[in-house]
Amino acid sequence: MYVGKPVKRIEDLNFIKGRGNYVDDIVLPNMKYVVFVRSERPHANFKIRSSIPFYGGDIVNPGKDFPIASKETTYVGQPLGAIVANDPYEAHDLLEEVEVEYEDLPYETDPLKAMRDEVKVYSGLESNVGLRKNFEAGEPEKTLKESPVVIEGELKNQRLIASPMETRGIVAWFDGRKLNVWSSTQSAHYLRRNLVNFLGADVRAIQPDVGGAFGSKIITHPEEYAVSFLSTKVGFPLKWIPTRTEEMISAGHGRDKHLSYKVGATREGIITALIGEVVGNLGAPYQDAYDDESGNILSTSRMILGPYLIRNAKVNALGVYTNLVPTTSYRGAGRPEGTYFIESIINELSIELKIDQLEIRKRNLIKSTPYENAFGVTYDSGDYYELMRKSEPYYFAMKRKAEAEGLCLGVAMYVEITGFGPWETSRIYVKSDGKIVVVSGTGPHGQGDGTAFAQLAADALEIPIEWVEVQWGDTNIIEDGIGTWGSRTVTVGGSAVIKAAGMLKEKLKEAGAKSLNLDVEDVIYENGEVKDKREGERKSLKFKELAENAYKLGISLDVTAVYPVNKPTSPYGIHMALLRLDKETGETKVEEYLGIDDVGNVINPLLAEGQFQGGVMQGISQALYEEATIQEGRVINSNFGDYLLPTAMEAPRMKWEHFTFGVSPHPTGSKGIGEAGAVVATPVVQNALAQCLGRRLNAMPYHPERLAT
Ligand code: MCN
Ligand code: MO
Repeated sequence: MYVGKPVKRIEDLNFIKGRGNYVDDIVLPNMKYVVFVRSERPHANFKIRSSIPFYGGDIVNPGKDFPIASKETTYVGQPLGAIVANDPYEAHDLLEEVEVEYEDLPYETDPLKAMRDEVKVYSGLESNVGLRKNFEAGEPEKTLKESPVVIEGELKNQRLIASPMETRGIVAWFDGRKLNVWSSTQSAHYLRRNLVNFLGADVRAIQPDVGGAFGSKIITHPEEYAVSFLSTKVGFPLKWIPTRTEEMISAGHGRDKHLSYKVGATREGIITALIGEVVGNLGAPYQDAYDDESGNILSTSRMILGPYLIRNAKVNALGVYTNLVPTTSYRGAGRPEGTYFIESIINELSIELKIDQLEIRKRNLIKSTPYENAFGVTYDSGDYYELMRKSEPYYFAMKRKAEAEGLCLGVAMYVEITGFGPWETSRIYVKSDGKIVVVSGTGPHGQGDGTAFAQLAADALEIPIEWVEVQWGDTNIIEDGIGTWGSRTVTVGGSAVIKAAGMLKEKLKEAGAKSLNLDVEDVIYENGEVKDKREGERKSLKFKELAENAYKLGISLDVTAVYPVNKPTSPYGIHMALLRLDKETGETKVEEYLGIDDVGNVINPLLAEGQFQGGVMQGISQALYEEATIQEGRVINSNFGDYLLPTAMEAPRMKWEHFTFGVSPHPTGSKGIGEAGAVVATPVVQNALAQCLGRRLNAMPYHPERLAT
């Protein structure tokens, strides 16, 4: 059995040897380079004057302002058109040849103001409010009025910039019949669908190695449409790779949500009612981003109830367009904001009512699973109380340490949604030499799911893992697929692998039975061999023989499974941290971090713990360091000197404990962990600071100057 063991990542050897193959490593004969002219104004009508060939919106998508703007720009960084050159350096030099004449229009980057519709952020909109949905359950107004304790306030979950090591990038080559694109994407098939719809051409999409994404490479970006379109016109391959600054102002940003709330409670800290308004900053209107981010705003709103028994609740969810780059999914995609909101609120109650942080959570915790929260989200399985009980000894030890050493202790819980559908695919085929290829319709890009798929396939087929090769990321090797996001890959993609392995076993049995002159009912499959039920080892065929015979017998050992997903699944956990705060200078350092999670079955603890660490570090970073700083409509810290990403120096000692009190309803039994750390670590850190300072905090990140006294 390989599942459950810390199998080392099969992906890594290639990278360690420097043999990774990223988009920018792809070089095709006669390839030329694209660079985009980008808007320098948040909102303006514009005209282009160019002494060289310029491909604007009128050419790429005539009559529309999207994906490439043609007359009205709505954010700084928006691509206004492309130029083509022999090399990237020439391309950037040629930018000088293009002049953009702006006629400035009023702009608004603050959604709370934009929602008043005094300034229209794009002339094509009837209202800046692009999304409006209300969630209501029980009697929130009445219960709030009757509550002995009422707290109200505002919380801001700031705008972040996903910062994967590799920027986006695309190579596109139209070979006369078919468009071939290599893109740094989270899904080859999703990209293909969008390009086929846009171009009406046959498309092969390939996801080469991808140096991270964190959600920023889900949607099809304007540049991908434009480069693909141009390549069908020019007759030679095109490559586009943005600079880091371009990436930071034009790839989707994350989060940027605001909550105003009133919460009622008893004197014992039991939440009686929650009324809130969530305002999400959609940024500029761009359909692909809207499709993604509007869902995230709804996720925030529905998950604001957390793992707590809140039955009287009302949340108005609003998505507001502004003159900023569109927001899209960023690690956690709406769930971190919901978790941040409720965990900040419960922490405020803990401070206000002087009730211990763990105790107040315990008093509000849901009693059993499956549980449907007041807004209709099902928390499928697990034992929240039991997990809390397991965490108590750790908590009290950390509390003693905090008191003894003058450290700040913070706690937060989370429940989230992972394993989204609608379906996923896996193909397994056996070559005549016995080599087994597992193909997935997902698109891992750093998580290590390839290793997990090999573990799952090897177990299901009862064979050594070394026989399995895992592939993904090419629309030519599997008919369709969804992709990697929403911590769905191992659970949903892995379940498709298990299903395909089951189908393959049937084929192997058929081949074995025929070779042994037996009926399929008379053979069994065991340890990669097909055996006569009665005679066992004496009448059996080994895997390699089976493969060889199958081809001779005219049986194909090539199966594709589609695994439909009916329901997502809910991982949950409790995290805590010890933070050192210098109250005079405002300097902070997270010293120790502990996560206790229930993510159902853990397929590979090494991979899962890696995800825990990476996610937690991103969450800590949101609380203490990162923010897209906007001034006069532009991001003023669009480089790694000014946008503060954490380094290893900022990383605390981390410990991960996991328990399985409930599995997911999928064959893998797993729940996602790819985002959990980023969902919960942010409030853990803020709560530690707030507990130490004894006051409410509501505006991250906590740079020293914001905390210094
Ligand atoms: N795993 C496991 N057992 C579980 C759950 C997960 O062993 N019960 C392992 C899996 O085998 C896989 C990893 O943990 O190796 C993550 O699996 P999963 O939770 O299914 O998440 P996904 O593979 O779908 O990853 C997506 C998730 C998301 S949505 C973002 S955003 C994110 C993240 O992964 N972006 C990342 N982690 C990232 N890690 C890297 N290196 N780069 C990114 O861009
Ligand atoms: Mo994601």
